Amino acid sequence: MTMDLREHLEQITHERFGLAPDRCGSRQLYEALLTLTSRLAAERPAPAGGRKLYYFSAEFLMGKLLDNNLLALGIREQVRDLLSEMGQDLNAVEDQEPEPSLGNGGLGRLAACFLDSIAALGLPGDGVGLNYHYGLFHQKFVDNKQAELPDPWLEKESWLIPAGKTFPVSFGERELKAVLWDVAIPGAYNDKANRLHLFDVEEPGDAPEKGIDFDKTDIAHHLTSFLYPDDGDEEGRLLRVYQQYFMVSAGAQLILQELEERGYGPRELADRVIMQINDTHPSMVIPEMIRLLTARGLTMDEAVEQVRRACAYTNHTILAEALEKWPLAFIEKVAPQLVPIIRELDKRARKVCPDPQVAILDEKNVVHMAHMDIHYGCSVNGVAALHTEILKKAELKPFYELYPEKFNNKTNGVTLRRWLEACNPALTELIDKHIGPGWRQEPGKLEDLLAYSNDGEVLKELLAVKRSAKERFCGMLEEAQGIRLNPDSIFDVQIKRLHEYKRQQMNALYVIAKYLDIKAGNTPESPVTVIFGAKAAPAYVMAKHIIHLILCLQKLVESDPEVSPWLRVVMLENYNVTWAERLIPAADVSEQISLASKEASGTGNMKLMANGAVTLGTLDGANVEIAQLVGPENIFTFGKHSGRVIHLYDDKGGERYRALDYYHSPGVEPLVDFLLSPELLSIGDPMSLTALWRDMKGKDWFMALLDVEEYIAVKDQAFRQYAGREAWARKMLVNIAKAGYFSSDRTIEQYNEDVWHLS
Ligand code: 26V
Repeated sequence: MTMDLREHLEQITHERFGLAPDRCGSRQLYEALLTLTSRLAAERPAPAGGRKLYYFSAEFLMGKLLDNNLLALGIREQVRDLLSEMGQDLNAVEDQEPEPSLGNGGLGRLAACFLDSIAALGLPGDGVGLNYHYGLFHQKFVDNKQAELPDPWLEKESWLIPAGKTFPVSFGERELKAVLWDVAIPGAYNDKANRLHLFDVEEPGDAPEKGIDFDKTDIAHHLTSFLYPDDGDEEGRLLRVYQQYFMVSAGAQLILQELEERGYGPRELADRVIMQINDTHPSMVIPEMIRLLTARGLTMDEAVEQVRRACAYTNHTILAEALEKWPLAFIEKVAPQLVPIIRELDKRARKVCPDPQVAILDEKNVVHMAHMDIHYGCSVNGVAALHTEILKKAELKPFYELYPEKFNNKTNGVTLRRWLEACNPALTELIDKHIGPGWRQEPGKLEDLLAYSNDGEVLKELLAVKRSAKERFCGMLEEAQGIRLNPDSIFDVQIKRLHEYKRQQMNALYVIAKYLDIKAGNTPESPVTVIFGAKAAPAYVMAKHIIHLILCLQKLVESDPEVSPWLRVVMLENYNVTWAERLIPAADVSEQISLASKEASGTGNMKLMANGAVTLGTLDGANVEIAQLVGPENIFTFGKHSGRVIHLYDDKGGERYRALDYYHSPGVEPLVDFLLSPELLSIGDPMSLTALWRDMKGKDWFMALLDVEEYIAVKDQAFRQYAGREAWARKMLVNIAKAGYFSSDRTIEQYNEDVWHLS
């Protein structure tokens, strides 16, 4: 095999560059390995099965693919050895790869983990999405604020394979061609490969010259320019509907074409196809598929029945502002052919249940996308046990009463191939050494590690592995951002989209509390480094104020020699999958501090746990399941529970949350008021800091002040316990051992068993 690989690689570098591999630079080797792995993956046949899954998602946050594909193809170690024999370094080669910018956060990364697991389990299932040329955006910090630039990740050499297929998509007054590009998804542990299908316009437009503003009416060129273009105006909102329809119309046509190629007729759709609708962005696939089926001779009744059996919906949030509703007038403009179908679906749903709460079209003629999914799909799932319970008992209660059999929970998972094996080779080696390699295909076997919870030697090894990961991260951070950290400090890590409900602002208040403490002469037992990674949606003003606050705190602390030996703050610039892969192995404490009830699941919590970070969190999302698995000794929880929080939002109880009541506590007021201190005002923008200060004490919609005092107390307690190294290492070990439950292989097996029935 090594011989074959060597020859193959030599052949490619000779053909492409007229050089032997050992004479190539990293960039050339990257291109050669890209070609080699793409070929090997593309040669693999698709898994067989009676039914095929199409996973529709607006986001696929894939991360770099070279390392992952080498691993899935089973040639990672051989390639590494081969390169080192040639005096080359695989890591340097991998650094050359740009990260695809096709996602935003957890929802998109989950889709990528799922593709990895579906392929690894040998199940027939492809992704369907869009090929955004400039991604979400590239984040830069300018004057302690976030600036957004296009993120042109696509290069001439890329993972995209032209599929040689196009589909016409009709937008009423005009038609565009959807051009299909594929990314091969090889399965680990088998010799099959699935595909990620990405649709694109024929003539993609150039990147904006400055920032991320572009002509949002130029659909023909800019439909696939950006993920989540600004929806602050009507043009932006319309563009999102154009994107969604383009994706699902082309996807539905591809499905019917493949169905026919497999020898089945449109009446066999539901027996042969299942479409998973990832949040509501792809919901228009329901009326679109009905339209296509009726055009192929099915009656409306037949088409509706096929689609109902062939579609399943996953809900990823209960935040009202993220539950999509589109004015019917928008759909009339973008895809007028769907309007009569949506009206018909609404009429039929009203016959089943006249309650206006479950209507698809409301009295203002607005289409509730999730409602359409629930009426016309076979399954509705939440993404963690608590989240599914909240859907059933509160957010989607009338639907649950109508269709109890459709509701099910699928607690999220992450692929341990990327999030342990690939990103943390030293920990992987330690695990293999003690319990063997079987946990890869049976992640539950990680529990075998529990046999070592009192083995001082193993616990020491674990601490040494963590310490070296921290050093490695320090090196990478210094190179990228010129920031030098102390690897002996506690790495306290909060990495996730920036949102008020995730409460990065509460973590910032902790930093302020610590700063004031240290200034008052109380130094902590261990030095602490609070590390953030987050992008704020460009139009989300409050989120940007929070980033500004964090960057100001970073400056303040860094320039104060009295404080900086004990406390540092770092915000990573342009946090992405690659940064996550570097940082997660180095994390000691995993910050999962959302307001209870608001974080549907979280998946970073799972990745951090698998790498031996101890969770500091509220009982929200999958944290609840983490807490149950690891037990109270091995997690730090705090904060008001979800039931209480939901009650505090309720107008009727007379107990509605008032930030000001909490602000006036002696432990809180000085922290919030520090936003307007001379120290911070001399660094930051007074307008931004004042706006945040005002919001925190007067509104605080996500109740940071409700939990902040308990948060600070529990965090300090966690940090004190960190000093007892052996007991801390035991917590790390238990967390790693229990992380097997959160393998996305388990999640996918459950989807297949309960919803997809692929083979
Ligand atoms: C998205 C956006 C995007 C633009 C700005 C505002 C905004 C607000 C909310 C959302 C939520 C979209 C849905 C989502 O990403 N949900 C996440 O899904 C993960 C995978 O299931 C889950 O782990 C996270 O808890 C959940 O927030």
